[in-house]
Amino acid sequence: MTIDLYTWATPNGRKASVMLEEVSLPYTEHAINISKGEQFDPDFLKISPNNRIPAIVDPDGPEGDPISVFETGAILIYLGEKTGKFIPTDARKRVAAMEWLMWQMGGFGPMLGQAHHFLGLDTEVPYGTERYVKESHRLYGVMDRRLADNEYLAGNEYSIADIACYPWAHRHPRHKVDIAQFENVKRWYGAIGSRPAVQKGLPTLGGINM
Ligand SMILES: N[C@@H](CCC(=O)N[C@@H](CS)C(=O)NCC(=O)O)C(=O)O
Repeated sequence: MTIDLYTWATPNGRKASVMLEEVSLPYTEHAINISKGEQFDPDFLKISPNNRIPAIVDPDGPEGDPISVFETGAILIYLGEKTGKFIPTDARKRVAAMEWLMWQMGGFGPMLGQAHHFLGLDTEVPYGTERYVKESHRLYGVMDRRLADNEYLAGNEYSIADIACYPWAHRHPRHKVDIAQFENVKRWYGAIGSRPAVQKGLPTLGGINM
């Protein structure tokens, strides 16, 4: 059965489309144009009460009944558990995957998003720009140190943690990070970006780029 993906062409939206490509589940994209306020549509709020994309509806949820899921961390875990893919089964590796997924959800996303916000203002707000661009660099440093000894964020297995982080790293020019300064991130970035499912899932909604 086909999963409905309600999304827009942003890093968070791309996490869901890349995951759906990676687990090879059929899906249909429905555009929720957040620049036109479509995320406040009452029908969308029924499946995503925090008025944020993306959200999915799986007609074949638990016990075969439909289920909706919002928040990308929950979407990645749901799809990983449904398919048995990209969540390590070994308990320690699973903890690592969850740690780095939560690290993305709490930092390597919200902070980069704030950097985008301040960098995109017509009137400069140096305090905000400096604070979040600096924090973005700090987070890339954390990631670089992790990837110095580990092929992937969760260790030696590609996981939902990598799928969560890559679409944000893909926007590195926008948050003014030179990825070449982080040699381990650069290696990881090249490896993830060469995956066919990532290349297919990234240009969501026909290649709109936000
Ligand atoms: N924590 C949420 C964040 C989702 C999010 O921030 N989505 C943005 C686009 S990247 C959005 O829908 N913004 C619409 C709005 O702020 O009204 C998740 O991971 O799903």
